[in-house]
Amino acid sequence: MTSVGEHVEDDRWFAPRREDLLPSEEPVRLLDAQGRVRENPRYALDLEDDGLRALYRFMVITRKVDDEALKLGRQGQLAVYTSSLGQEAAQVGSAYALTERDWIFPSYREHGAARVRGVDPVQQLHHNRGTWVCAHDPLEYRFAPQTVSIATHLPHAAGLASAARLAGDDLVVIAYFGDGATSEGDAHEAMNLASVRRAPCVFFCQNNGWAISVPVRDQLAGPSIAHRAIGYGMPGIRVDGNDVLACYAVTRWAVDRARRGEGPTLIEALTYRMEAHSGSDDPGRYRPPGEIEAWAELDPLTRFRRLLDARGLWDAAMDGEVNRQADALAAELRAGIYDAPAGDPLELFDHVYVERPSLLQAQREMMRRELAGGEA
Ligand SMILES: Cc1ncc(C[n+]2csc(CCOP(=O)(O)OP(=O)(O)O)c2C)c(N)n1
Repeated sequence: MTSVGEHVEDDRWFAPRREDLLPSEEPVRLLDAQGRVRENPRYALDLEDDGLRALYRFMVITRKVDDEALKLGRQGQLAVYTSSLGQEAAQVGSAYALTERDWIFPSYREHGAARVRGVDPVQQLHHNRGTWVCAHDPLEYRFAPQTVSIATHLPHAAGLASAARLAGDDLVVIAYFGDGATSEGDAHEAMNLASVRRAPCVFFCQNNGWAISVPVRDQLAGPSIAHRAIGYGMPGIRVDGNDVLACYAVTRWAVDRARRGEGPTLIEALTYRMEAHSGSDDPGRYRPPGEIEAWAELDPLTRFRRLLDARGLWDAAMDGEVNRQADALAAELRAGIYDAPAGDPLELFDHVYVERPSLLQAQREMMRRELAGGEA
């Protein structure tokens, strides 16, 4: 007779050691507040000087372009905009750990990851203007459409990663989501599927403290989001999300592991959303006093800049050059978005099916008549 628990010894089951799955007590941190590096033997830091400069450059550009987008939002040029201010290290560090063949599945806040991947910000912001749901070519950039419906892109990410494994392709997928998204059924389904199939998928959660006005303590009763990973049989790692080096090194560890066929990892990056959730949110109604000031002290760019300064890796000329580059991109964004023509609503019916079914065709015809001012 089989005794209780015996099945877990069955070698069809991948049974990793518990201690390899649990997050450490303290979040992984490689850069202290003074900008000094303290290496961690588990998460190798393989960046040369040029790599360090690139991380900083991407963070500065992300912040500048984000600031321009916030202004466009305030001027009524965007239907909605969700800022990445304060989350640059989490996004840039993690995205920098990927190769160009790896896929990114973003939510709606991953502007830093988009800058690293080279997605045109004008195309990206047409999503926010409401011109098109997705103006950039996801296949060209391997950057999936930005997803507003919380966590629905996570099963897509797990699915693409599973398919790649079956096809023998060594690409890796990273999926970005917030702390609030972890309460959605889709997040559970995606993590479970990915782990059971040992799919090369990195689940990168930016715990920025809030899901609009709901604090993270209302999302889970367990010790942390990363602790959930053990339930799926994948490693869970907590990382300082305002430390670009730690975010890079931890993601690199997870990406390498995924590429070796060892399955998914859940990373919880502890960071903070410095702006409102979106243009239609007033954080003054729910943020406790002093919270934003405390996080401002941990600004990811200031901290990393201390390291570059201490190593003599950054000077005024570089500062000028990167700011010019960022200003040029911001100006391109303004020129491409300000008063841009609205999209054609009839496009709603395109690209849904290869051959449009008769019901959809009838709906399209109804809308066409309505737009033309005729009877529906
Ligand atoms: C399925 C679904 N439910 C609710 C919403 C409304 N909504 C938009 S953003 C958001 C909060 C998400 O918070 P989090 O996942 O922590 O990400 P963050 O915005 O903080 O980056 C909610 C509830 C939605 N977009 N989709």
